[in-house]
Formats: sequence, C-alpha cells, structure tokens
Amino acid sequence: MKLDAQHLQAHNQQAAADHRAAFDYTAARLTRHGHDVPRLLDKIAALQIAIPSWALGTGGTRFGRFSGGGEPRTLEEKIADVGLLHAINRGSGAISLHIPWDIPQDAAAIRALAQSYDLVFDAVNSNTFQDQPDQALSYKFGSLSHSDKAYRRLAVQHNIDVIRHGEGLGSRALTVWLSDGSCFPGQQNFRKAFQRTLESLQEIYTALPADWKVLIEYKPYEPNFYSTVIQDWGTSHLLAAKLGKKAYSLVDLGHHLPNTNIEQIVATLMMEGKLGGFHFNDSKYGDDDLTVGSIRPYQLFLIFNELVYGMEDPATINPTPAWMIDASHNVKDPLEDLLQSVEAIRIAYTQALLVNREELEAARENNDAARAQEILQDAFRTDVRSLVAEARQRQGGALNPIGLFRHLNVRRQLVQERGLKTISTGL
Ligand SMILES: [Mn+2]
Repeated sequence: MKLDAQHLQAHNQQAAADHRAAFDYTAARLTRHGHDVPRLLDKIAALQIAIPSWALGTGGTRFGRFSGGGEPRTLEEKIADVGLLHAINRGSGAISLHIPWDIPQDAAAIRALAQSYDLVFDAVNSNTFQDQPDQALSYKFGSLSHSDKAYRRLAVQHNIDVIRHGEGLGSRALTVWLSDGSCFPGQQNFRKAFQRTLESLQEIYTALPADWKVLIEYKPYEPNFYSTVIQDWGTSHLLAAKLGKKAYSLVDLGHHLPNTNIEQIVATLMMEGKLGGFHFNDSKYGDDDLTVGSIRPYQLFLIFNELVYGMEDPATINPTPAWMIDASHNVKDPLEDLLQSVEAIRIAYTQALLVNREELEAARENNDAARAQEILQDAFRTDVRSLVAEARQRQGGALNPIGLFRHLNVRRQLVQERGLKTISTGL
C-alpha cells in the first residue's frame, strides 16, 4: 500500500498543538544553552537507517514462528513495506538485501522501484550459514574457513556473486557475517581456521569494485557454541587491517557477551578509522533480536556519544558508518517494531548531539568524574522526542509514526492485499 499524503497531514494536524508546545519549550531551552536548533534538526533529518529485507516478516526462534499475516511475499512487496516506513518516518531511506533470500531478477527494475519510494540500496549481505536447496557442498562444517578448499571456493564465489548483485542495485558495500566455528573443544584448529578465512576474504576483497567496502561482522557464539572464527572486534579488526583500506569492522550490538563495553569498542575502531558499519538491536541476556533501545537505552546513548564524537571530531578519519537495523522477533508487528527502532536510534543520536564536548573534555582533564557524569546525563535526560518529531515533520513525515500506522489500520490493509498465511523469506 502507498501512504496517502492527505491522511498523514490530517493526522499531524490533530497532534499539532501538543507538538508545538513541546517543541517550543525544548527549542527555547536548548537555544538558551547555546545549541543551534535548526542545525540539530538538519542533522537528525540526515540520519537514515537501512532496513534489512528480512526484518519485514515475523521473526522466529528455533522453537516456532507465529506469522501476523500480510507479510511481503516478494522482493517488490518488501520494497513497498520499506517505502511505507520511510513515507511515515522519513528516516528509513535505505534497504539492505540478503542474498540469496532476495535475489533481484531484474536489477534495473528493482532499482527503479526503490527509487519510486525514495529508497537506495545499502550494504548487501552474503549468506554462507545455510545450505541452499541446489547446493553441491554443505556448509555444515564451515564456509570461508572450511578445511576443504572446494567448500571455500564455493563460499568465495557466492560472496562475489553477491557483490555483482549489489553493483546492479547501486550498493557500495558487502557485509560478511560468518557462522563458521566449532561446537566442541578440539574440533577446529583456531589458527588454521583464521588463516583460511583470511585467504578466502582476500579473494573476495580482490573482486570488490574500487568504490566498495567489505564490512566484517563478528559474533562470539551461535550457531557454533564453543568458538566462532570471527569471535570479537579484535579478530574482525585484525582481518580488516590485513585485507586493506577497503575493509572495515562492523559492530552488531547484540553480538557481544553480557556487559561488554561496546562504546569503548566503537571509540577504538573509530580512532583507527576502521568502523565501517553498525547493526542495531538490543538484548537482555545473549540474544540479538530485541528492539533497539527497549532494554538498555542508556548504553545506546553512550554508544552514540562515541559515534558522534568520532563523526564530528576533525581528527578522526573514519567514514560515516553504514547504519542498519538487525532485529527480528516473533511478538510485535514487524513494521511497528521497525518504526520504534528508527525512533529509538534517532532519539539516542539527538541526545548525543546535545553533549557539551568542550565542558566534558575540561571535566576529564580535571579528573572531575562527577561533572563528567552530570554532562552526559543532562544530555541523556533531555526529552528530545519533540525535536525528532519536528525534524520528521519538516521532511514530510508523521509526528507520531506508530499512531498513524495504527490509525490507518496498515496491517489490516496488508492482510487484505496479501492474505493471512503469507510467509516472508528469511530465517
Ligand atoms: Mn548483524
């Protein structure tokens, strides 16, 4: 379905008085504190978060999957769903494809369709963690790290194929996440597995177009439960450093052991100019699929504090990372979940923009820990929702994205269009 601009305007009109009062109050306070509010609004509007093509259907666990109905059946319908999200929140102007779940048959037509929704293609993602129906060799014991060269060659070729698909769509990055590893002590030679992975990645790197990046994701466990070949940011960075200047690390929030100081990892990678991408989600224990900001909003703010510092400090040589949501679970409507996710990301980003960096640095130089905490928490505790809403409205989006989504009964319309028993490709 396409969003009717008149419905959006009418919905915004209803919320206008409340919004205006909140925005005027916040803008006046921030102006008194020396902030340039129009510049803040421009920055918020510029932050675009890619939506992965596999997050538009209901996710599942290994125990079950409960479809909510109206899920997109084709790549075209997935693009329509992201287009709808972007029309509502003006913050999801990119889509990230997962190959082979979403192979574009006619790249030019798919690209034109995305453009009609004001969408671009972000990083493309390879998949060597599943066997495909017609696959000659199984990835059961690994892909890029496999002990047998023939298996590695198959996985390398798949990644090269993904790059070619991405080129047709105007994508500029390949994200590699490997499930390779071992479930039992002794199963794998750590050093050989790393060396083979490096060699395989070097072959993929050679096939990268000049203006492309390869983003190397890490994860400490799952589906392998004893070791993963690329277990942490250090391993990812080691590979990226050995590969060359087009290779970067990718941080997925859920891919850390409990209580890891992710903001410090972000700071270090940006210092080295090697943070290429970011996957947003949240987790309470060891999962990686809960809605970003739903469990640890303060941690999300602290991470954005480092990201903003890295992006705004002229001494930092790090490209703007590719931002993507990477979460999919089985309780909420996936489109509502994505609206909440983009909102949470923009809120944390805005709060981080409010940190007074000069005062923070002065407090640090004076070893004034209490003052440093006050500065950070003053920014974190500022209610920036009306700023985010104002930026969205100026871009033509809804003041209240979830409110509009429910007011328009979007899910009911999608079920009518597509049926109740549709299942989207993906996990
Ligand atoms: Mn991820």
